Amino acid sequence: MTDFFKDIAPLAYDPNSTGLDFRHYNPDEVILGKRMEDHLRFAVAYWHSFAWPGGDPFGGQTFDRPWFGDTMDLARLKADVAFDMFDLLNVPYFCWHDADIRPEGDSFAESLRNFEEIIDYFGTKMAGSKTQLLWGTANMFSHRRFMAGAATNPDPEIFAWSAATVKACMDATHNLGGQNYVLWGGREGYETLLNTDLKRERQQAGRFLQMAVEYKHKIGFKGAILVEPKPQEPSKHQYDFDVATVYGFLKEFGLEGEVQMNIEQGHAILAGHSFEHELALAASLGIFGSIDMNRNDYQSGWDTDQFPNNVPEVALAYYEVLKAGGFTTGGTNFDAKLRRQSLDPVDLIAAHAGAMDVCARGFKAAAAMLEDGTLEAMRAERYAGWDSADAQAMLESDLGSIAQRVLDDGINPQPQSGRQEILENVVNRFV
Ligand code: XLS
Ligand code: NI
Ligand code: NI
Repeated sequence: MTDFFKDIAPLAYDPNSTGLDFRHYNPDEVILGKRMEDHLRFAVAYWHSFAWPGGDPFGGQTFDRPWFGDTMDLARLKADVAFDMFDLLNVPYFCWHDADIRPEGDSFAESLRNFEEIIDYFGTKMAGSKTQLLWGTANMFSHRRFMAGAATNPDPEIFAWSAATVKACMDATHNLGGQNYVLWGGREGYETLLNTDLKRERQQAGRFLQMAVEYKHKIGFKGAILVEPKPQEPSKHQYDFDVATVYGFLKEFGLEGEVQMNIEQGHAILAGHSFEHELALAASLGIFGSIDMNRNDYQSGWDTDQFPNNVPEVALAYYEVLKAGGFTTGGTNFDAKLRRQSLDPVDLIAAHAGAMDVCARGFKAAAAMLEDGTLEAMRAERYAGWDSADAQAMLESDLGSIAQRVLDDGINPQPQSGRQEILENVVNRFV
């Protein structure tokens, strides 16, 4: 143990807690036949909690962490503190980008050596901890070399650098027994169409994703490859706009059976959708994988990556996750950061503990709504007409025959209530 979190005891489940302990998250409680921990599969995001300095567009670093700096010793100290926090929170998973965990070297080779050394160090830490790797990913958006994109860059040398980076990150994820590999293309898009060959860039992105899938099979990585959609920010427009757009892209490049979605709450909102919309759509397309749980400030219109604190919203999201059959390789990754005034070690713990409790409450509400069955029964009733043999036969028929039947049978449909308020009242019984 380092002394960073000194005075903070491991968090326990205590329904009467007025401190840091969980009031709702009880990992061992069985819900719908499974432990809560195995349903929710919480993960800590290394970048926000341990690498982010607290800057915003108007000011720089506010956090003063003892591991900030560019040496390998500090990278190991950062890992020590991270695993201390994983233990205190009793989280089963964490996630990283290469750039979060190792100092950048003067060459690709040096960065790779640094990275592999930390990955080995993670291996040792994971052997003595319950916390395992949910996913790894490559940061191909922070360094200035990526300012015009990674796979979609006009410069083929950046494409090559990106390919080498993803290979290294996939190797590391595989070696650590990671459950998924994520690709989020923050700079895979454009700032202005005036300098952009959109057709060429999309082709490059498609070929790049095919290469990642080919490499997964080559090394025998059994986890899932996940793409994380986002419509914009940092680019003005990003090619992986939302779930529907990515699905079209996967179809175009023959990858729909190979790649699933990592869906983030804040990204769904930026795309003009609700989180549950993106989850329901991915499930209906058979590409639901994992979630990045956070929230935006609805006034600011950008990706503020706050910890979730709205139980009714979270409940509707987990309702879709449960209807999709729950997580397999995926989980609930807190892609969320402290506010820049939250300077103290206890703020990091409180943020995660609160978020885990919000998720637990939302999840329990979602499970109760599903068990109660009213919502699904009312949905089934709404579509009951389609259960008849005539209705099903119509789908195999043609416009002419259907038109004839409308005339012959004197079909005269009567409008039916959609019952939205009644359904919302049902939800409110549980949240
Ligand atoms: C940024 C993304 C990023 C991905 C991983 O908005 O959410 O954090 O999850 O690269
Ligand atoms: Ni995000
Ligand atoms: Ni994310």
